[in-house]
Amino acid sequence: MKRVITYGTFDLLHYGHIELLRRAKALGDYLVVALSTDEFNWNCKQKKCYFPYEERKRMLEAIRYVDLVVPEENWEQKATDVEKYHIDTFVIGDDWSGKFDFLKEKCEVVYLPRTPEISTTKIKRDLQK
Ligand code: C2G
Repeated sequence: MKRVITYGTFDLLHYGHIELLRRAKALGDYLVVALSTDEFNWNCKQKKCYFPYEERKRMLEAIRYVDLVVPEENWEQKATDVEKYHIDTFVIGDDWSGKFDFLKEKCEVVYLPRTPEISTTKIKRDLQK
C-alpha cells in the first residue's frame, strides 16, 4: 500500500486540480490531500477563498482519486505529516519545484507539470470581464 500526500487550496475546483489529483493517485494506492485552511490561506498565502474550508473539503472528498482530506494549517507540518500518515511519496505541482526537497530524507518527492492555461486566478479574472 503506497501512500501519497499532496497539499493545496483547491478553491474554485477546476480540471487543473483534478489532473494533479489524478496523477498523484497514479503514483500509489492511497492519496491524502492536506487542504489549506481559511486561516492559513489568509494569513500565510494571502489567498481569500471563494469557498470556505468545509465546502472545499466536501468537494475534494467527492473526487474518486482522493482517499483522505486533512487540514493544512501551517508551512511546517509537512515533515510530521509524512510520519503521521505513513507517506511514501510527496507530490505537488512544479510551480513549487525544489521548494520541498528537504522532505527527500523522509519520502520520495515528485513535482508534476502544472496543467497549462487554467488557474483559480484566471477564472476570477475572466469572470470579471
Ligand atoms: N495545479 C496544477 N495545474 C494548475 C493549477 C494548479 O497542477 N493549472 C496544482 C498546483 O501545482 C498544486 C495543486 O494543483 O499542486 C493545488 O493548487 P493550489 O490550490 O493553487 O495550491 P497552492 O496554493 O499552490 O498550495 O503547502 C503547499 C501549498 O498549500 C500549495
